[in-house]
Amino acid sequence: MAYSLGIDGSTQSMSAIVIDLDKGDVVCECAINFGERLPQYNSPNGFFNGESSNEVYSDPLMWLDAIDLLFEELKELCDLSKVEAISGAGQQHGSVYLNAQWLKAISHLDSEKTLSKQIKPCLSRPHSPIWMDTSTTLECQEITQALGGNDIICQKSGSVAIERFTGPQIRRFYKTSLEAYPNTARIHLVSSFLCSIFSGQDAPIDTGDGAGMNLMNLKSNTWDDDLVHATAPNLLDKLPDIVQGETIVGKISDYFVKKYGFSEKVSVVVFTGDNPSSLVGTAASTPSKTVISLGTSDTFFAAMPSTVSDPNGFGHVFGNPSGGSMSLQCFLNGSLAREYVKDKYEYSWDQFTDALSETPPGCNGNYMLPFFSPEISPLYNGNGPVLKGTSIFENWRSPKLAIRACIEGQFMNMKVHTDWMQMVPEIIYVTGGASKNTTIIQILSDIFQADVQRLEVSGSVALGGAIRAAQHCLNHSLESLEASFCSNSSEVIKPNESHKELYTKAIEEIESMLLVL
Ligand code: ADP
Ligand code: XUL
Repeated sequence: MAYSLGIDGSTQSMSAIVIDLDKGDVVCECAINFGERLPQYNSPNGFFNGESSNEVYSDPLMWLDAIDLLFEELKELCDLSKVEAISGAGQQHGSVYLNAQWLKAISHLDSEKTLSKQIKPCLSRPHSPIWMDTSTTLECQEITQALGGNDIICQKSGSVAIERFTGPQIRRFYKTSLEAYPNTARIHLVSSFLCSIFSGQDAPIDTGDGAGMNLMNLKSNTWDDDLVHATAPNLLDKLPDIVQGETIVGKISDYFVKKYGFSEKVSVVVFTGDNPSSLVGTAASTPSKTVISLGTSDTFFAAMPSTVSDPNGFGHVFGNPSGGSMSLQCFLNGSLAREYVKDKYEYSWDQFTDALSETPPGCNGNYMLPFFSPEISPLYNGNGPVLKGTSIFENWRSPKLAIRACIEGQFMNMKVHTDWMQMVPEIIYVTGGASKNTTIIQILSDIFQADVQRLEVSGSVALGGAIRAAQHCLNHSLESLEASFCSNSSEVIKPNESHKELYTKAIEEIESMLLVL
């Protein structure tokens, strides 16, 4: 009986799924929420702010402690000796900075000690900037200028220089940490850092996640000399190799064999970014399907039949782990914006959902751009959400209006900012934490005027890892894995056509609010 294991190192939790390849079913799923289980890291949602609110960091030691907690639990839930292959994913763009000790430490992990204790001395920068960090506007401008403009960077890397992307983040570190930067021997993405831990070696970066750095040339799938040069000195030596998504990195680290009962024969496939992994886990890695993930960030993505780029520069082209490219638009104000409104009125999710149902579509002409923290689609660094409507609404005195306007505003902004992909989806597949909320999904369906279907497994990122591991290590076909594990819930949420006109007008309102941001 062969099992495959998928890992998801996301913003708010570290999770795993184990699938049984013979029976075609899920053996178990398990998640460690950082805020709840590791409160000592003072990161209730998995991150904390630096000196300014646009600096956002996570502690990589927190991720490592979460891995140990995860496997303590997982070994009670299933027989880990049956696992034959592992892969996984990490939140994109975040980076981990390691000194020269790393290369030795990673291949000598001692199962008697914790991971965090052994890796702590290897960090040349204690904290990792993550995808929510928007502090690098200046560095983006510098890199753009050095390259000769947005068009060139976009052509080379698939995106214009973007604040949260790893290249601009590295440049800021180089400029502000003159001692720590030269002391850094290796800079990993979250995905390649996690892959290194599981494989007990300094792992490469895959093309899917590598494309989110403003450093990789999308055509050659190698580090781009001009981009690397414009980012920081001696950077090439500090970057891991880039490989294709099907690459087997090696066998599992002895640490996991001795401590958690894995077989030493387990192979590890290169990890990727959470969105490329979700593309596989939602069975959307061949063109034709559109996926919306409602996790910490809301993302809208699809495998690309042909490469188009966003003329506004907010969208991205990443590598598709199954070959070719994927388009992606990311909205920073996703679940945490929904939670902000919920918590403002001290509501439970049930009360939030009731308020949504009790308020009519169009929200009686009240509109919100729900940007509670700096937004990236579009770029917005203002003072919180923009409201337009009645004074009761604008003064936050109506929970019902605020809740409905927040959800409608999120999806109308999403519609406006994904038109560049030229996808007119007849059906949208949804995944991520908020996708279980049918009332939210109905509004999505009405605004996009498309059928919406939920996936049965809510953790499509970890599932993508388990599928990729089985495909590349154990020779299972992608089609058979998708057929066994990526079924959709039988429920199809249909758009209410009578709301089409109302939302067309509402979108025009939202567009006019966006214009004056
Ligand atoms: P990530 O993988 O990015 O860490 P998840 O996809 O696990 O995030 O989603 C977690 C989010 O799901 C929580 O932050 C929460 O806001 C949201 N969520 C959980 N339950 C509900 C619900 N019933 N309705 C709407 N959102 C929900
Ligand atoms: C994508 C992005 C986020 C992170 C975290 O560009 O920034 O979706 O991958 O989920």
